[in-house]
Amino acid sequence: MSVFAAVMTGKGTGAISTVQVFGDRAGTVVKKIFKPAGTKPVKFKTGKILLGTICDGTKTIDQVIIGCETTHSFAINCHGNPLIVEMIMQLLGQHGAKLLTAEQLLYKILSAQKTVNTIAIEAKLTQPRAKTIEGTKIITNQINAGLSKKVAEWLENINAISLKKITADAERILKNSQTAKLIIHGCKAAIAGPPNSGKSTLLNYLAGRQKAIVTDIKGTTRDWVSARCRLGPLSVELIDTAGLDEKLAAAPENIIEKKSQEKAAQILEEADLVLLVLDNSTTGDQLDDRLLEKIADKLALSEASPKHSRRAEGKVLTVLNKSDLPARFDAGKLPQNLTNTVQISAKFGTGIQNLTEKIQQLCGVAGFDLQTAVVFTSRQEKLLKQLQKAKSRKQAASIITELLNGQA
Ligand SMILES: Nc1nc2c(ncn2[C@@H]2O[C@H](COP(=O)(O)OP(=O)(O)O)[C@@H](O)[C@H]2O)c(=O)[nH]1
Ligand SMILES: [Mg+2]
Repeated sequence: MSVFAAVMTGKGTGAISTVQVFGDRAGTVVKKIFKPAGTKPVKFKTGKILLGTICDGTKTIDQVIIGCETTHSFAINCHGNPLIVEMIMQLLGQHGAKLLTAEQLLYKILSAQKTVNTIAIEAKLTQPRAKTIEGTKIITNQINAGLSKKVAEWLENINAISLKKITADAERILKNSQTAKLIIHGCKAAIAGPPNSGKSTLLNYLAGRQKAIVTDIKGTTRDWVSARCRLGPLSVELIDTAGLDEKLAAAPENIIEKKSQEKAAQILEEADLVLLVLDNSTTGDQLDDRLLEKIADKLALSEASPKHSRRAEGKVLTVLNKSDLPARFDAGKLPQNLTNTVQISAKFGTGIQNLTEKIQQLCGVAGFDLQTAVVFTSRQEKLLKQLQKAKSRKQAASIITELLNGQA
């Protein structure tokens, strides 16, 4: 015998908020606090919508509309003032409801449906957090196609299928999941490069508005500025770093510079993608060693780890900016790992289409099949990694079963 309640809508003020009450005693609890409009006694029937008020004894809290979704699941739609919502929640708590978060309640509702497997539950829980429509499609597709289909196929043929095939499948799924992750959760792109190369101009152009200050004075962007933009199916968080300038950072009295340089280095490390912006209209050595070193780390290309050299193409794109001016920069002098280049003029917006396409190619999202099997939670990822290393078919079968029916 239990009853649970959660606020299903966002936290702030809105026109309407929804409080969901669920559990075998839900009807009894709602009856205690709900006074129907009119004179007829309240009757909860699946599919019915009722108008009335929520009352604490003789005190009216709010006029509401209750949707009777099943005999033990009710959506109380009240006015969207967070204080009203809070009072309704407190009242439900006083009448014995256990107060949960929206996600916890959704999990309870979904797991009560015996026909729904864990992958489907996880899909419903993860979907609201997807950053793009394509991301939500990838997740939805895992319920009836994608991962669920693959799991069904494995289990159906478990006695005929070779362990090698299963582990190879797992490896491919994990690889595709890396790309899917970028589409579902968005990706971070650090805009790096020497002062005055046009980093802030590029961020402003891609963000479609003036976010960062642009001037001729070197070192204008001290702190970092970020903005979100859409590039095809990707939601990209662009981060304009202060640039990495060894000379500035070296000055011991310049504590602000030093801190902002440290922050820039950290952003670079954490980014999924680096856009290295260079000024195509100036000669000279724009690339200082510190920046190159950081980027080499990013590509795991340092000579100390030659085993990583296959990843030479990495996720760094060299953006040769100011293509509207006469070219003076010799791209032939770029280190081998930075030769994936694109020419643009951030000021005039030329070459941006090309830049967008190259970014999508680099992230592997160009032509990505949204139906393909991927994992989209850390639980699933952990199990797939175990499956990849499974030693026997029996062990593989138990991991696959866990993937389908384990605890979300
Ligand atoms: N001609 C030309 N000037 C540009 C272009 N992009 C940026 N600039 C100019 O270069 C200067 C430095 O740009 P800014 O974005 O502040 O560089 P940052 O220091 O790398 O952030 C400003 O005067 C910009 O107007 C471009 O594509 N063409
Ligand atoms: Mg700047």
